[in-house]
Amino acid sequence: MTILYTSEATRGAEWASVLARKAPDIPFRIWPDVGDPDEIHYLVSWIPPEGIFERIPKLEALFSIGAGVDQLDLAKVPAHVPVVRMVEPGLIAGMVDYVSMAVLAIHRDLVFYVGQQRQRVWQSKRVVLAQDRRVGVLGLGMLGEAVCERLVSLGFQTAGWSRTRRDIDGVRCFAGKEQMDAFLAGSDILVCLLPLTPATQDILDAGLFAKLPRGASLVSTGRGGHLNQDDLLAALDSEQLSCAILDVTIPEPLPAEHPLWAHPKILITPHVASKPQAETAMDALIENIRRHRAGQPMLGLVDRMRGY
Ligand code: NDP
Ligand code: OXD
Repeated sequence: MTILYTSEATRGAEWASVLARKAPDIPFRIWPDVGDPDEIHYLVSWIPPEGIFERIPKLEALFSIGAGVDQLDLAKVPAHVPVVRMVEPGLIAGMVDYVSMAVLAIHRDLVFYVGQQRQRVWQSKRVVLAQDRRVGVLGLGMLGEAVCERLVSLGFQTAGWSRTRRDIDGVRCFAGKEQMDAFLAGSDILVCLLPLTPATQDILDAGLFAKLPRGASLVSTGRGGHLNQDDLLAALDSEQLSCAILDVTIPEPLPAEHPLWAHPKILITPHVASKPQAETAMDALIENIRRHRAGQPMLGLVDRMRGY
């Protein structure tokens, strides 16, 4: 039951040493050291190398390095190979921290004050309390639900939207297209934590921005493909939106000349909202291999039809 890892080398070395300590019986090879291809039963990848599936015919499961799987071309993954995404508490904790930081920064007008500081301007905005601020979270899965729970504990009026109905303590839950407008109308700060699928591609566009309260703000931390960047720039310039914090863009990295970089109402971070943490990620991988060998369902199994 050998694992083949094909992604960033530094992380590979770290994961190899953590796995060797936690499960010395599971061999872990780092691409391009495939060894005997017939021994590879598990592939851990972000984007699998071209032609890999033909080279390792005994493959039993493909594990994504991260929570998202939109980077995978699922059509190339043999139909009998289950695709599993990373479901682990370290990844969740990182996202909860990031979104809390971004929502608090917007809530306390940090984007505005950073701009003022650069111009040496001393001018205050009205202080609004968290209890009077409405935050809406698009996507109530592994990450969205945990983020909502933290926002509730920070005192924000919190709402969430998902495809199927969810029930989260203290959170107003909306579901489906028919409830989207009501959800958007009550979101002063909108957080996007959806997976990227054909149904969510470009969802953050001019039509959606127009349904938010005037002066609302955006935290985009799902995927760059959710956001129509030209529509965002237009919404900021018309003051329909006040500001945006973007962790994901198209393309990544964003080219130096791209207009998003210099916009005074935008803060950008380089796709760092969260990353799998070696200790907990290896626990998750070991547990899924144990489940797979025992014929039990793996955690984070991707529904190929849904695309997430
Ligand atoms: P999950 O699959 O656990 O949850 C996805 C949520 O989105 C679910 O609530 C789902 O609804 C909802 N959803 C999916 N499609 C639709 C739709 N068409 N309409 C309405 N709701 C929809 O994903 P995670 O929470 O684990 O991760 C979300 C995304 O975050 C990842 O796919 C990845 O792109 C991104 N990410 C970004 C990181 C970063 O560093 N920036 C780090 C990690 C992840 P339902 O509950 O009904 O299924
Ligand atoms: C992920 C990511 O999907 O890092 O895990 O974006």
